[in-house]
Formats: sequence, C-alpha cells, structure tokens
Amino acid sequence: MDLDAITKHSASHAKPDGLILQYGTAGFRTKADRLDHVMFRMGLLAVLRSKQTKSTIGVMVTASHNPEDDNGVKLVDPLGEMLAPSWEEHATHLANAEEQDLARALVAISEEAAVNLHQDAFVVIGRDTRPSSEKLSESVIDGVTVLGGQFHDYGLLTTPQLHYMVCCRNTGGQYGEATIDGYYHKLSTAFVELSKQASCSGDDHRTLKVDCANGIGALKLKEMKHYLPQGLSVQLFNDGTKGKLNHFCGADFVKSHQKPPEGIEMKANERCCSFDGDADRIIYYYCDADGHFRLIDGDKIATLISSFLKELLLEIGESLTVGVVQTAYANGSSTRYLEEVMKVPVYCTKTGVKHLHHKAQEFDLGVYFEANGHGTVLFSKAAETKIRQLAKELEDKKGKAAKMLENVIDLFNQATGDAISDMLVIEAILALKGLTIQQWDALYMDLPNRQLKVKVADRQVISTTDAERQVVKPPGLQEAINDLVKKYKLSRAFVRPSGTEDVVRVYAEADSQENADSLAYEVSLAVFQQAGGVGERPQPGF
Ligand code: 16G
Ligand code: MG
Repeated sequence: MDLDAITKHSASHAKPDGLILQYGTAGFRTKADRLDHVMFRMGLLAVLRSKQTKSTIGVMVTASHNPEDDNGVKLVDPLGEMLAPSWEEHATHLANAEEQDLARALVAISEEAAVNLHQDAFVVIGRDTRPSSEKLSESVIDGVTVLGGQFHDYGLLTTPQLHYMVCCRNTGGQYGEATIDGYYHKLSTAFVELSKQASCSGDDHRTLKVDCANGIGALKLKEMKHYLPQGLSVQLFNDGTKGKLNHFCGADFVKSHQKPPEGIEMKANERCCSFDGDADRIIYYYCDADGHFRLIDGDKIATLISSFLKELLLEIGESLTVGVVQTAYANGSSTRYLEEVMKVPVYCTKTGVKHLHHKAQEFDLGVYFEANGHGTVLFSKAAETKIRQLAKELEDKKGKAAKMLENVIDLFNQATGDAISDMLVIEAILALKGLTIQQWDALYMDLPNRQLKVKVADRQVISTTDAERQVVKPPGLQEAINDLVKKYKLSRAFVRPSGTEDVVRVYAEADSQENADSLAYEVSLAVFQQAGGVGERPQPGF
C-alpha cells in the first residue's frame, strides 16, 4: 500500500471534523454533501475486501427510498450478498477515522482480516439517478485506483442489477452474463418460457401500471420493454422526466401512507405497482369498484408466490423443504394464513434483508419478504440441481412442473430482492393461474395497522429481543405496551429503533383502523414518556 499517496488523495476527500457515521442496515446513508470522504474510503475498503476474498466486490451509490438530497453507499459481497458483518465494522471504523489516522486504520484492517496485499483487486460500481450520485461514484473510483484496484463502472444501475453483476462475475458467467443485456436477456427468457404455460388462461393481453418513484427503475424498465413479450404491456408513471425522486411516490410512500402515489391514473380494478428509488422493493395495489384503495404488500406477495411454489412442488413430488421468512412488520393475518391454511412454516427475523436472507438459506426453497415489498426466493444448490435434472429428463406432467420451477429459479434475482424480477414473477403467476388482482387480494384480509415514528434524544436507549417483538430496555416499557395491547381486539404492537433514521418506529395492528390508530398513538406516547422523547408530543389522529 502506498500510504503516502493514499493520505495525499484523501486530503481532497477530507472528512468533516467530528462527523461520525454508522454502516447501518443498508450501508451509510445521510445528506449527500456529507458523504464524499465515505465514498473515497469505501473505494479503498472494496479493494481490501476484493483482495481478501479473491473476488469481485460491488459498490452501489444510492439512498434507495430516502429524499433526493440524501445519498448512501453499500458494498456487495462475492455472491451478490450484503457485506459480511465483520466488514461492516471495518467500514464503520474506516469511515470515521480522522484524516491523520486513515493510513493506520487501513493497515489495521488489512492485518486483522489477513488481507494479502499482493493479490489483485477488482471492483464494480453502480449508481442511482440522484443528482449527487455521479460525482460520489467518482470518489469511489478514486479510492479504488489509489489502492491499485481495477474497476468497471456500470454507471446507472438498479441496486439488484449491481448484485446480479457481482454474482455473475464471481461464478464464471454461470449465473448469467455480467452485462445489462445479459440481465434483461436472462429475465425475459425465463419470463417468456414461464408465461407460455398460461395459454389457456384467456386474458392474453395484460396491462400493468408502474410507478417508478422518479428513479432508476424507470430508465431500466424502459430499456427492458424491448425484451418483454407483447402480451405484457407495462405503462410507466413517475418516470423521472418531471417529478422529484421518491416525492409523494414510490413503494415506501405507498406502503407507509397506505395511499396511491401522485402522478398515476388509477381506474377501478386496474393492476398497479410501485418501485422504490433504487428498484429493490415492489408493492402492488388497486382501487376497488367503490373507490377504496387496496394495498397488496410484501406479505401478500410472499403468499402468492409460496402457494404457487407449493403447487409445483406437489406436482414434482420431491420432498424439498419450503420456509417463509418474515419480520415483525408482517401483517398478523398473513402469518396466520401461511401457517394455518397453507401449512408452511413461517419464521420471523430482525428487520433488514441480510437477516431474512440468512434465514431463508436454511431451506430448499426459502421465500423471504418484508412487508415493505423487499424480497425474493432462494433455492438451495441441491434443490436447483434436482429441479434442472428433472426438467431435462422428463416430458410428463412432472417434467412440466420442473421446467416451470426452473424458469422461476432463473426469473428470481437470488442475490437480493429485485422489483423488476419480482414483478415479472408475479405477472407470470397471475397469468398462469388466471387470477385478477381482486382475487389475489381476497386470499386473506389484512388486519388494519398503523406505523408511526417517535423522536427521542437517543434511540439506542431502546433495545429489543425476540426478532424485535419485545423491548428489554428501558425497563417498564414492554409492560406498558402489553397493557395497552390488552385494551384492543386482535391487537399487537412493537417498537424498535430505526436502523436508517434517527427515530423510534412504532407498529400497531388491531380489529379496526380506528383501534390500530389509537393503539399506535398510545404506544407512541409511552415511548415518548419512557424513552426520552424530544420535540412535539405524539398527537392522536392522522
Ligand atoms: C433498509 C433495509 C430494509 C429495511 C429498512 C428498515 C436492506 C437492503 N434494506 O432499507 O430491508 O426494511 O432498512 O429501515 O437491508 P428502518 O430500520 O429505518 O426501519
Ligand atoms: Mg431500496
């Protein structure tokens, strides 16, 4: 390592004095103008990680569903997974080292992680459409080059596309070709093959309206349209030509406000969906004949997909295990439906894709979705091999089911949740089963729910256990929540410190919207009073 050169370059990406940032659930995220030094340093870190793993590492510049003037960065590990936890710590140390300590911090990481500095390094970079992203990705490249790493800059990509590229490059092209054309080709081929089986479902021209959150998803779906069959017509809204990124639109807005985005024309019973700012989340919805807005969130997506997979597995008759992984935010009705009606085992993990992903790897078919629409299906290597073998050898009903499962494997981005890939799987399943969006929605009734946030002086005073469903600190808060929950029917509530914002999040569900709102308010007040609330006290009503 040429430590002098590093120190010299770092001076032009100087860290603002005293600024401390944390590699959180989705990497570093804050106002874009505070991130230049973090980008440079993540370029450095990506090189070390690449040397250590002898693999290509990804760096994605995005702040997902956050406002347009925020930005962020995360590293992608060799098989397209989130960065390993021990390296999250290295990332935090490196980002927070004062200028004069930077070289020392780098040496310390190399030693602790036993990095062979003579090894070659290769880093791939992607970015979203934020005005700040281009400049920030140049700072990443600066960091990569000063440490002698080689790189390929993909420019504008969705987050899942970057995960895909990393996975392709580290599997010798087995997973797909590491180009944007390779991505479209892989997904569209699998989609066409899977949809072919739907010949008798009648509705052969399907329209889907997509709110692209004024983000990267719009650009990429536009490119992909040429690869999609005539049968699926995708109409883009909030495509970034006018509106602001994530402003009154996008999956996060729709899910948390439980209302349609601005800028989309919805007619009764039309199928609509929203992506988030970096296109790794998807939420469906429609307006019913009475004009009521109906949300179909990640839980219902997981249910649709699991029931489809279970049917195919029954057809092929192999004893492959299926598990569904959710978080505490999963609607109580979805968990009950999955367990009691569909008889699939359901597991709950902490919030954040890496936790769900990890748990899902324990099954032959691991379906994981957060209620906010982030998720995918993972197939174990053994299951994939078995399915591909049956698909090749058999021509009967069993072989047909195996072929469909093979298409599903290729269609899901198994590196991470992917709005484009999930959308295509859902569209194929709806067509295959001849389901309308109302029929899908009617699988079960969501319990009314409400999410709120509370500002406190230090959100870390709250700590939780049992996959974030129980508070252990401050003492007494869980008892207060228990007492409030007892006042309502079919009720449940939990609180947790956010991993991406300086707030405490509150979730409540109950038998009616009024009761869910009221419970959420009362729990917010308890948090405010017992966990050091600041600013305005929570108010009832919405
Ligand atoms: C990040 C996570 C998402 C999680 C959210 C929770 C990834 C890629 N993204 O966006 O899965 O739901 O954080 O945010 O892991 P919160 O901690 O602020 O509630
Ligand atoms: Mg996102």
